[in-house]
Amino acid sequence: MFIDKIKIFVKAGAGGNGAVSFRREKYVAQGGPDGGDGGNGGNIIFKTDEGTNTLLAFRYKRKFIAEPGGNGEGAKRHGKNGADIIIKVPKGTIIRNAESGKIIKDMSDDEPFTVCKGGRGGWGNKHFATPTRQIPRFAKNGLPGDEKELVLELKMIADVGLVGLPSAGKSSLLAAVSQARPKVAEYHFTTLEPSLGVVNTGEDRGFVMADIPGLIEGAAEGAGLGHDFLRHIERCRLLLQVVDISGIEGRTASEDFDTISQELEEFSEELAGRPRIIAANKCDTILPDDENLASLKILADALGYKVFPISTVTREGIHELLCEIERQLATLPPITVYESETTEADEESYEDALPEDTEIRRAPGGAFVCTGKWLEKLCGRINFDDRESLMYFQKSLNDGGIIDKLRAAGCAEGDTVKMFDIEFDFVD
Ligand SMILES: Nc1nc2c(ncn2[C@@H]2O[C@H](COP(=O)(O)OP(=O)(O)OP(=O)(O)O)[C@@H](O)[C@H]2O)c(=O)[nH]1
Ligand SMILES: [Mg+2]
Repeated sequence: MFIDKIKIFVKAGAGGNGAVSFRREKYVAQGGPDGGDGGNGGNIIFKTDEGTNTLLAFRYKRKFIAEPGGNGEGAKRHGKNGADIIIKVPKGTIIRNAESGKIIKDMSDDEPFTVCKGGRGGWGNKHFATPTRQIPRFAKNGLPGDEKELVLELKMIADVGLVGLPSAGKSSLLAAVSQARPKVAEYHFTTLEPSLGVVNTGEDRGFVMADIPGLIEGAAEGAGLGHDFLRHIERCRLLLQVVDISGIEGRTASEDFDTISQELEEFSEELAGRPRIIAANKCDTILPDDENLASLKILADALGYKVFPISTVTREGIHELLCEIERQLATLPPITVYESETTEADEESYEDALPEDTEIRRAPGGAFVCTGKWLEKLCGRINFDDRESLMYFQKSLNDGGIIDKLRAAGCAEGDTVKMFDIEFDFVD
């Protein structure tokens, strides 16, 4: 079974919590804070795998959840980082956000890609000792890990894509020009899954050819095997349309040519407009003055396509065809790589969080407790040891209207404010 599109769920690990702890040593009466930080949660990382050509493995496993970070401990011990999960996909897999349908990443090179970052570990109280706060009794919790639903879609990477009706001889041609051994048989729809072959045309020269199932009239409406598999030739720089010239199926070559053009058009105008060469196959079965071939040539000529009579049996015309493919490829742009359609901000799971959503309530002891996702994210990013970072924190609270909100709630100079596990005195 061939699977080239599938939905999966991924979740990065949460960060571990920071520890609240104080040094206790034999002769040290009162030690300073020594609570260690939480470890970071494991990431979800995609990597390409040369060995596979299908997303079949995802049929059995569709949920990937990375390990959380360990909690910090006393004696400044850092929590263990959660292990990353590495998901291997065939080269040419496109990762989309299932909700928006937007492309997050085209896995067509060998670079690993982190799709969900693990949550940062929270800081232990060792970070929070200041001249005025010698005994910090707080630490920060780890941030949650990102989670997403993704659609993985395989679009094979090839220079040349074969298209044609069933039994036109597409697989026979791939077998004739490469080491690939796709199944060849008389009956229609022999090929059920796409395959690739490398065509060597000389030392260090060559190109990749993709063979896909046959297309029939009405494929866009689901006839035959439908037309979704055309996605595997969408990146191709050149289409090689294989037409059966023998007349054995009781149709003319021109009719067959039109049928395929029409179906390509219905799938994507862009694909239909891709440079194209026509291979008039099975020419071992006809006479040189064959009318069927002559009218196909006239039709193709008018559209600017070259026709090469070939036979995969006698190998007639194959060399000339490969030379022309190579010549045209040299003038064409490289294989399409799809740009990401999302920004990092789009992909934040805390995306919709706004400062306006911050809520303030009074704790029994009188402290003003602020909660909200936006604030949680902000707090997670601040390094309280660093002056600039602190200034950024203050500015963000101001700009986000949190300070005004606190005032409106009755907070005055000297009152205690709590934001997640951070606590400070309000200074107006
Ligand atoms: N006489 C002759 N027969 C050929 C030639 N090329 C292919 N055939 C025959 O045509 C039939 C179909 O060939 P395939 O290569 O399986 O055709 P296909 O286009 O891949 O077909 P699907 O996978 O079903 O879409 C087989 O019986 C081949 O032996 C040729 O050049 N001459
Ligand atoms: Mg085939």
